[in-house]
Amino acid sequence: SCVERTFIALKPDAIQRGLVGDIINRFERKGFHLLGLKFVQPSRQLVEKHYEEHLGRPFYEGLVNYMTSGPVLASVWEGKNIISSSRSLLGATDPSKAAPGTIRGDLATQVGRNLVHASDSPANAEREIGLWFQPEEVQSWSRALKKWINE
Ligand code: YYY
Ligand code: MG
Repeated sequence: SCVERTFIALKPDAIQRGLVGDIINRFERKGFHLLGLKFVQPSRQLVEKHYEEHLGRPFYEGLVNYMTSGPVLASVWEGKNIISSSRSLLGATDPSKAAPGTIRGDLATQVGRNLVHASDSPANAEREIGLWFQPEEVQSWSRALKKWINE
């Protein structure tokens, strides 16, 4: 059993399209545990740090413009194997290749408007949570339901 934390962000297109409830609902229904949630207009500096691994790629400039084009819903979640599991819920990076049933497969069509971000490794999750959240914005709480989700 590997309980992990991850950083999930609903990108500006998810907000503009009114898909916040639909997307958050999928993480809640899965049984993931919400630890932090905030609605923020990210600065260019924050988004450049967040996506620093992609610096120099042809899509980088457009990606930074897209991610700073409006408010983002930033969140922190916990769960067993949540890093790989949340990326499965998202579907492939390119929505045209994402399976039906996934967020990107169901709700998006283009890689440059793929609605949602999820960390891809434990190290990146820690890095991204630290970039987007102050420690006191991440809650520690337990649910009565816990034993019905994790044995
Ligand atoms: O982690 P994930 O979001 O699934 O993909 P990454 O390979 O980390 O790329 C980050 C982000 O960049 C992706 O969500 C959309 C954008 N992007 C793009 O616009 N065009 C590409 N060919 C690759 C990525
Ligand atoms: Mg990525």
